[in-house]
Amino acid sequence: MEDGKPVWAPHPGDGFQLGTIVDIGADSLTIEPLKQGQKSFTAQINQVFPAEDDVNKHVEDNCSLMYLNEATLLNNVRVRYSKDRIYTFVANILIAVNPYYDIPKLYAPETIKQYHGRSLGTLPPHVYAIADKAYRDMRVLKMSQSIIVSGESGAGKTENTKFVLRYLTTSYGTGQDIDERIVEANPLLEAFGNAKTVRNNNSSRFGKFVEIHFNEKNTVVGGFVSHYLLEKSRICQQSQEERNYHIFYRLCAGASEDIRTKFHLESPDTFRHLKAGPLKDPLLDDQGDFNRMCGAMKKIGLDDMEKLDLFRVVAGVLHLGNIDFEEAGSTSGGCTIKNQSSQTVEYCAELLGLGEQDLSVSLTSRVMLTTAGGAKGTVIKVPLKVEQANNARDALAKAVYSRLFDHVVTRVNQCFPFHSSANFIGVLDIAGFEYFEHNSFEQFCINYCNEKLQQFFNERILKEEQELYQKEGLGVNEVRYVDNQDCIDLVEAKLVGILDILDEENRLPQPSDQHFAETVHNKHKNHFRLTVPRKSKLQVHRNVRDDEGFIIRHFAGAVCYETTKFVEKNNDALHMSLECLVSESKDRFIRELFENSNNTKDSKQKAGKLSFISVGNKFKTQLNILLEKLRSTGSSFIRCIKPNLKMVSHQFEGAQILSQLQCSGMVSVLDLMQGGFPSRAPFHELYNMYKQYMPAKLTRLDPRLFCKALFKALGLNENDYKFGLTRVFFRPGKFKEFDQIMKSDPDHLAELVKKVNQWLI
Ligand code: AOV
Ligand code: MG
Repeated sequence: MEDGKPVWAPHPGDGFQLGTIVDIGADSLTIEPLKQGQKSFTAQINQVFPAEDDVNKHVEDNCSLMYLNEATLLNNVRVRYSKDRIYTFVANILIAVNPYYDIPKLYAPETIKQYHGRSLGTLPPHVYAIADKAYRDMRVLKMSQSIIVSGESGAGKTENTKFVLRYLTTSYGTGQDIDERIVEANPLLEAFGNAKTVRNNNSSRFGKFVEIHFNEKNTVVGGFVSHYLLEKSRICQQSQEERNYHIFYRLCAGASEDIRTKFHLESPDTFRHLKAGPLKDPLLDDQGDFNRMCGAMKKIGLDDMEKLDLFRVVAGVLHLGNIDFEEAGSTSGGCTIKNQSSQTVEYCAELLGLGEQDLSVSLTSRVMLTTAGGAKGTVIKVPLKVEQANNARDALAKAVYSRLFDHVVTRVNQCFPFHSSANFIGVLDIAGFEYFEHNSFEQFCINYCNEKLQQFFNERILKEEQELYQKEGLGVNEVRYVDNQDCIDLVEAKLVGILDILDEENRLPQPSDQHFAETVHNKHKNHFRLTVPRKSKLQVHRNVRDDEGFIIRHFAGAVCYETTKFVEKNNDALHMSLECLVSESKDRFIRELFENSNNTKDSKQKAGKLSFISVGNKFKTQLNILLEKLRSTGSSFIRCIKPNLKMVSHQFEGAQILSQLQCSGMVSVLDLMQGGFPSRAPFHELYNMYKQYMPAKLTRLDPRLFCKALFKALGLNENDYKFGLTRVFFRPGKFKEFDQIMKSDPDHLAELVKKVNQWLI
């Protein structure tokens, strides 16, 4: 960086601001802002970056900028966003900024056609370009592909995922039902798995991996959806300004008179599970959405019976939530159902196919097998206190609803079945790194997931890159690269990992969140990634003890987890009386929900001891299966960016966006690319790409010599490319330049051929 040249220096709101260096200290610089009337300030040297000569210029691929750094990336994305160009490439990684309004024609059918079969970089950056690349890679390499979409809540993951699915089914589908079904499954999944949150009016509260399967001829044959970690706490409790799952409000708003009567539906404010948050959102049209959802159900082939099954259970969960308890006057110390004259219990029992009496008993007492005095044990009934009964009620609601959601996914999968498939393209839409004021088990799981995905990203982009340079003997300096395996181990290692410690706690006769936190600290004294929260931090917010929590230093920053409720949230098992109750329901549909869960038998066997089904370890298993799958595919990455917290169009909050670019690993990618050779092409690929422009005499050369001849003849600057053992490496943007020369006018080409010939002689 030279004196007087424009630089990007830190700015609290915009991320960076333009300025010039007026003084250079030992490790800091004095910057004079370009904006008139602002005072000079100092900044650390490593936070000041050279700016492009023309800061209003923007490029489609960030790698073709002269200076590749986080400030120029942010500026490029900013300039493009202001011109409605929300997509930008960083080499093959796509950055997508949420425009928060419909940009005309951006996703129109004509646009879909344009991207068909066009290689990356030939058209403006677009999610369709990534989708088409995945498809072409699948076809050419005969290998399944995955597209990993990430970003924070509201960044546009789900919308972009839908665009990918629509693109692939429209362009490479059969033109039959199945294409539409893959797209129409979404409204159904979203009805049951999405909710309004403060960050997103249509927030997905589960992760999903959607596979589109193709046959030998590379035509769509079917699909498969895997889902991860539905947020269960939302069913019984929402924070202010947030809502429960869409389906509840939609059913109340849109159901026919007939259904309303049958399921005893009233307005949402009569239901405890709905009335805590806003009942209506001005931006959400519950009634219209209900009709659209019913349309989608029809399109994917759900008949009326199945639809009613779903609605009945939803209504049942609502009525279940309205059951209240009061202390029983007697000596038992237990409780009874409050307001027995209301028909709540009756309705709930009716809708879920349970005996009214059985339901009351199961909610207010708990059956236990004593192990004392012989192997068989005796059944005893323990009365529950009001609070315990409340918990039992909520546990039942959560279990019923989450099984219902599992069923919806299973049912969706049945509507695009396939017998055999050659390859698939999978799209992963899962929440990005989360860091809130209070972080609990949910954030712990999602951040663990993001550590794994980050490692995969690193592996694919950084590690492979570095290893490739070495293997090819390029003599490029090693790029610094922080592996996060230690953080992953901290969470998932056998026995000593946090997940196993938690399971161990769950199995204790009297598990406690506090003892769990203590064990974590004891097992990992002096672990680089783990620290004890500062006393003040947790206590300021709530009345918690300072040992009830831990801080993990994640790749994207340190997060303080409060371990309150970890033990409870880690257990998916219902207590035995409830499990028996629902698995013996008179309603076939309810029974099946619980039969399929394969937990029933297990927990019955364990009854009397402790029934425990680990949520954390189930997720770990699912995640490891997912990553194994991802590792066996070719991959593309889409990083979604939320432009502002207000969720409005045309507002670019630079500092927020910069932090998202950092969290998504984009900044470390830049570091690597700046020093490296981001574009590369194997000799044989170059040979195949350009042989048509060359006379036969030249094409008889072996691909490597062919390329060498070409490059020499072109007189390319040797700093711009390097010959490896198997391929040519280009400095950022140079491959495209080369391509342009090759494809330029015929006269030029004839000239070139002459030169190649000369060089060969
Ligand atoms: P998310 O999936 O990343 O959040 P969404 O994909 O649901 O975020 O996007 C949030 C909202 O932003 C959508 O409902 C749209 O209104 C708007 N939006 C996103 N992308 C576009 C686009 N390309 N064009 C127009 N509007 C868009 V979460 O699921 O909360 O992590 O859990
Ligand atoms: Mg989403």
